[in-house]
Amino acid sequence: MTDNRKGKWADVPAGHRDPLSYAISKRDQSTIAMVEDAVHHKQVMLAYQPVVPAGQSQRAAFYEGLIRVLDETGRIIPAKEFIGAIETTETGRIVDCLALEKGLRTLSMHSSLRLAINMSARSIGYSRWLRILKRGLDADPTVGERLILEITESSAMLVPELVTGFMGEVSQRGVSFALDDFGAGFTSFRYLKDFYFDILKIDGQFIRGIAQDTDNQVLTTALATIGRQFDMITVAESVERAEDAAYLTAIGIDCLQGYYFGAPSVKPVWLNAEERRASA
Ligand code: G
Ligand code: MN
Repeated sequence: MTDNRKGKWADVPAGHRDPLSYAISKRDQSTIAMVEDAVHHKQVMLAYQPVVPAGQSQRAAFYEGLIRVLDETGRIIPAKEFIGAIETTETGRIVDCLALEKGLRTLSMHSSLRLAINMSARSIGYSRWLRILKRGLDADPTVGERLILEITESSAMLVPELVTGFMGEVSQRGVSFALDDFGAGFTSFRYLKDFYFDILKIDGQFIRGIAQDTDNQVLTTALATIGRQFDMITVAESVERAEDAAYLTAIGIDCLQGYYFGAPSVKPVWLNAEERRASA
């Protein structure tokens, strides 16, 4: 019988000796290295996706700014491809800093824009991130009421007391908060009473194909009922088809976001020509 610990696996660290987990950890390592390199060279940009009022899709209620990094070949890599690998690392915090910095700059340049920026609850304790936020709010008094901070449900529930304290303070500057990917994480419902979320974003897994999917109909209706009870505006994520949009509008979801209304774009029409060139 051959012993895998000798021969071709001899140089593989303990814990990574089965081929699949070894391949995954290798891929994570190269993802982390690519993102670290991009962040170091500030090769990041925001892509903007509209969130529209249900039934009035010709105008956006607000936009979500989604961080993208450029790899060494200039390809744009969306956050969902790397955020899992870096979320708990310092690079994750720096990505949040760059997203916030870019979002605040865009808000100060476009005085009628409302913009949502993603953050991890882990960034609340990161002093550079807090400094960027305070500086942005102080520099332009109109920015606070146009900024929405989106916190994923899974990270908010890690440190609920920290999140509640932070929200109480920052909401006094006019900033709104959205609970992101609701339904995907592990909400202890009791915290909804303490949090100050203004917006509830229902996770896309419950939205896709909803017009034909009775399970998703029941789940989304239940999640939206929770949102309404706590005075939150409800947003359906990942709306991809006209019939899903019509169904969500009929059950009273407030706002819709997804490819059906517009994919995230690094060159939205309202960015002026100069900014569009800079992000090219
Ligand atoms: O976690 P959060 O909701 O912030 O992530 C949004 C992600 O979902 C972005 O990466 C965005 O590109 C992606 N996205 C946006 N609209 C759609 C959609 O209609 N369908 C799918 N599958 N993904 C979407
Ligand atoms: Mn989001």
